Amino acid sequence: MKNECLFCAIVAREIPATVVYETDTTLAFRDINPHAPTHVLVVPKNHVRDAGELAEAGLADEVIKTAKAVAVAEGIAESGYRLVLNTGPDSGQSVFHAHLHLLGGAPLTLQMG
Ligand code: DGP
Repeated sequence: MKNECLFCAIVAREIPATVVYETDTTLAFRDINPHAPTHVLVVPKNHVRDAGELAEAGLADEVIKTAKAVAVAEGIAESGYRLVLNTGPDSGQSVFHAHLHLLGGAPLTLQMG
C-alpha cells in the first residue's frame, strides 16, 4: 500500500472496502467490525487526524451530510441512528484519519468505556 494511512489507502482504492456512498470530498464504507446492523464509517478524502482537525478544515458539515444521505439510503433515517467521532487515545480512536461512525438498524444502548 502506497499510503501509510489505512483510510487514505481505502480512499485511494489501494485496499478494498465496501463503499456505500461517495461525494467529491467524502467516502462512506462499511466498518470491517460492525457493532450494529448498519455500521458505516464516513471519512473526508483529505487526510485530517481527528474531529478537531476535521472542523478546522471545514469538512465537518460535509461528513455529517454524507452520514445523513447514507442513513436515508440504508432506510434508517426515520428509525434513528447514532453518530460517533472518537478523538484521541482515551476515546479508543485506533485509526488516526478522522472518521464518523454511523450506527443504526436496531435500538442502541449507550455504553461508556
Ligand atoms: P476507531 O476506534 O474510532 O478508530 O474506529 C476505527 C474503526 O475502523 C473500527 O471500528 C474498525 C474499522 N476498521 C479498521 N480497519 C479497517 C479496514 O481495513 N477496513 C474497514 N472497512 N474498516 C476498518
